[in-house]
Order: sequence, then structure tokens, then C-alpha cells
Amino acid sequence: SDQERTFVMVKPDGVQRGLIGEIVSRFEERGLKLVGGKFMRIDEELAHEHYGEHEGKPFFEGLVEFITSGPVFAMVWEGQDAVAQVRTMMGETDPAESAPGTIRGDFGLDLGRNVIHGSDTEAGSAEREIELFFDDDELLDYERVDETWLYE
Ligand code: DAT
Ligand code: MG
Repeated sequence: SDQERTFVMVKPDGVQRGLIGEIVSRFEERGLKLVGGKFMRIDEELAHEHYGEHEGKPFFEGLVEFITSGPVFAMVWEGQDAVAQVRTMMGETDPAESAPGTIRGDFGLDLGRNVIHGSDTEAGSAEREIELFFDDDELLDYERVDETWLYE
């Protein structure tokens, strides 16, 4: 099996709307393993680093303002093809184009308030974001009791 880690974050709108538990539950029930979690406020500098690829785009300043506007719940999830599986479970970037059953399709309506972040599948993205938000000693290695039943 292709075990990998991905960075996920409940954005300030998701925190304010009480969706942390619901979102964590979906990944837990899917079989992904939580290896790190942090309730935190993103400062301006971290926001610029995290969303560096979007610097200069018309929505960038609004995006930074939004992501720093309140606490977020940052996480690292591990599992088979975790990066792509999380992206599939999130839906499209625009909640309006996201299928029901996806997180953005079930809990969002507006592009600028799309509840959740997950690393994209481009090589190195997940590793970069995990390092940006977590120290090595904040990521835990352990076995979940259901692993022998989750994976062949
Ligand atoms: P994703 O979050 O699906 O990886 P992205 O990396 O392209 O999407 O963009 C990061 C965030 O920026 C996205 O979650 C919402 C916001 N955003 C993207 N495109 C936008 C646009 N055209 N107008 C307003 N906000 C946008
Ligand atoms: Mg992205």
C-alpha cells in the first residue's frame, strides 16, 4: 500500500460554524489516521508562505485576510493515497461546483468560504505544508487497531 501524509485544515469559517468534529469524523471513519493536530491562529507571515503560489492574484489579499481572521484547526492525516483521497473527499475548490457528499458540497456555497484546506496532489505540496505547520515531534507514529482490517 502507498502510505502517505497530507496537510488538512478546517478554515476559520468551518471553525465558526462548528464543523471541526464533522470534518474530523469523515476522515476518521474513512480509515485515515490522524498523526498531528493543532488549534491555532495563522499570522500574516504564515498565510503568505502557505498561499505563496497565489501571491499577485486578485483574490490573494482577501484570502490572507480570511485565513488570518480566526482560529483554524490544522491536521496531518496519513493513509493509502491520503493526498488524493482527501482532495476527493473535499470536492472542488468552488463549493458551488462540488458534488453532494463532499465536504465543500455539503457545507459550502461560496468560493471564498469553502470550509477546508487540503494539500494538492502536486509533488512536494503536502510535505511542504506539513513542514510549514508542524515540527517533527508534533507528528506521532502509532498503529490504529483497525489497520489490519482496512488494508489487504
Ligand atoms: P484549493 O483550496 O481547492 O486548493 P486553490 O489552491 O486554487 O484551491 O486556492 C486556494 C484558496 O483560494 C481556495 O480554497 C479559495 C481561494 N480562491 C481560489 N480561487 C479563487 C478565486 N478565483 N476567487 C476567490 N477566491 C479564490
Ligand atoms: Mg490549493
